[in-house]
Amino acid sequence: MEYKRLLITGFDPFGGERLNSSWEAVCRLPEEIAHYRLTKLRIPVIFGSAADAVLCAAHTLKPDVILCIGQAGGRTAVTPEVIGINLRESRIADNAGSQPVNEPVLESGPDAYFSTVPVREMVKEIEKNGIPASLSLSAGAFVCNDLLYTLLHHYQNTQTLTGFIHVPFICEQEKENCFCLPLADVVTALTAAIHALP
Ligand code: PCA
Repeated sequence: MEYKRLLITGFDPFGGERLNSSWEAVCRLPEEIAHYRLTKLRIPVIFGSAADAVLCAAHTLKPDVILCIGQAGGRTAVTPEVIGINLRESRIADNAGSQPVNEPVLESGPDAYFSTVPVREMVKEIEKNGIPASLSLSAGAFVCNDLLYTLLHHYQNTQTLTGFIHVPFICEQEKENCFCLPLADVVTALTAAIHALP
């Protein structure tokens, strides 16, 4: 069988956390899902550096699809992101101590790009597994959005599909009074989302 190539990424912990649910789930995915062979990459929660790491890996791998996963603590569903915006606006410092406010991701770039992966089909596939999922119309303006916007800019008008999925906390993070999903459910949700890829 001819496999397509999927570059899938998860983030380091940030904001004083011990774990990041995105990487915990990504690193537990199998090597092959549907007709995709996966290459997994753990990336830093640093403005600019996150995208640099992904672009560098993608330069060698030449993936058909790049799917980045990030943690959105407080969300109550697995949420494929529809859009990346040209804004850096952070409430907390990134892992290199930078906290930009009202800065563009890309000087004189367009305001926004739409994700090029089938986000609605992903939501349906995830829900088929009994896991809560919904579209998100904002990836925020921290490092996750920075990464999504940069990749969509880089791969516009190419064959490389690019998308981003935010996932809730996992119960293993033991957050009090916060929605969480079992780690196994996040792994299942990401597997289902990959099944929605062309
Ligand atoms: N979530 C952050 C950055 C890293 C992560 O996992 C975000 O939503 O921007």
